Amino acid sequence: EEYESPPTDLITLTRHILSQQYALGETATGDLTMLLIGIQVTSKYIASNVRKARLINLVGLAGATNTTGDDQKKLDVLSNDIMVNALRASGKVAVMVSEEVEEAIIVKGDSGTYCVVFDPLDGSSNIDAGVNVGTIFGVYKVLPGSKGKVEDVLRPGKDMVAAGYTMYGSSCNLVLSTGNGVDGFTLDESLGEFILTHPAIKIPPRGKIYSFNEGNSLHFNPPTLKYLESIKYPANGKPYSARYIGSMVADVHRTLLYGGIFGYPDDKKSKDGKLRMLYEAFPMSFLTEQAGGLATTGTRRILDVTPKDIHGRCPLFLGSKEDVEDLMKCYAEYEGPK
Ligand code: P6P
Repeated sequence: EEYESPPTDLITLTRHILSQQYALGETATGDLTMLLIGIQVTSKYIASNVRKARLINLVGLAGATNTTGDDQKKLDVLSNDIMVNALRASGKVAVMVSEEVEEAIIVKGDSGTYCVVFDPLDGSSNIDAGVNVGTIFGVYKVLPGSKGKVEDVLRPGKDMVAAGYTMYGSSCNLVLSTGNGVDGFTLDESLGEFILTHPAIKIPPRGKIYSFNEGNSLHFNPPTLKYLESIKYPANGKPYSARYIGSMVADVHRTLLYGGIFGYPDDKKSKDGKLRMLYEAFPMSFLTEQAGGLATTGTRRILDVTPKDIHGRCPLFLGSKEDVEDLMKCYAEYEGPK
C-alpha cells in the first residue's frame, strides 16, 4: 500500500519553547527557556527510571534488589534528587520547593531569577500497580530585588509564569503552559525528543465524567454531597460516569482531554482537603484555566489563594467550566454551618 513518508517538520518541545520565547520579543533572556529545557531533560530521565522500576517490580527481575538494600533509592527520592540537581545545574533557579523536602531550598551564589515548586513523582504509591504517575511543577519569578527567599513562593498561584506536568504511562506525555494556552507533547524515545502532539488543548465546556474518591463520602460536607447527588440522580435521567484513578496527574490529564470534573474536597476529616497548594493544586489549576476550564476551592478561585506554608493544602475542584459552575452553585446556596 501507499508508503507514508515520515513527518519532516517535527515541532520538538525545545523548538516550541523557543518560538514562544521569540514571541516575547527582546525582553526574553532565554532563562525560562533554559529552565524548561532542564525540566524536560529531567522528565526523560525520570521516565526511564519509572519504566525500569515498573518492569522490575512487576516481573521481579534481579535488579530490584541491590547487594546492599539501602543503595536502592525509593523512586520518588531518586526523582527528587534528579530534579533538584538538574534545576541547580541550570543556574536559573533561586528557590526550590519539593514535596520530598521539608524546607525550601535556597540556591546559594549567583542563582537565577526563577523559583520552581514541584512534586517529583506524584502518585508514586501507585507505581507497583502499574498506574500512571507524574511530575508536577510550577514556576514563579522571584519578587523584585529578591536574591531568593521562601517569601518568593508564598504567593498566589496566579503569580506563576509557567506550570506543567509529565505523566509516565504507556507513553510519556508532557503538558505545559507558559501563559499562552496549553500544549501537550509525547516523548518519541527513538529521537529522545518530546514532540508536539496536542497543540492548544481546550477543555470541553461540559463533560460527562466525575472523578472523586467517594470512599470519603462519610466525611463529605453537605455542598459536596448535594453536587454529587445532582449528577448521579439527575432530573434528565442521564447520570455522569465515575472515573477515579487516584493519581492526580492521570485524573487531571483525562479531565483536560475529555472534560468533566475532578475533585478532592475538604471534609470533616481533612479541613483543607489533601492536595498541596504549591505543587499540586496551583499548577493543575493554572493549566485548567489556560485550557478554558475553572478551578475552585468550592468558594474561591484556587489561583487567588495565598499559601501560608510551603506544604499547605487546599480543597480542589477543577475541570469543565459548566461542571465546576454547577459545583460552585451548590456551595453558594449552602446555608448551613461553614
Ligand atoms: P486518595 C496521590 O497519593 C495523591 O497525592 C494524588 O496524586 C491523588 O489525586 C490523591 O493523592 C489520591 O488520594 O486519598 O484518593 O488515595
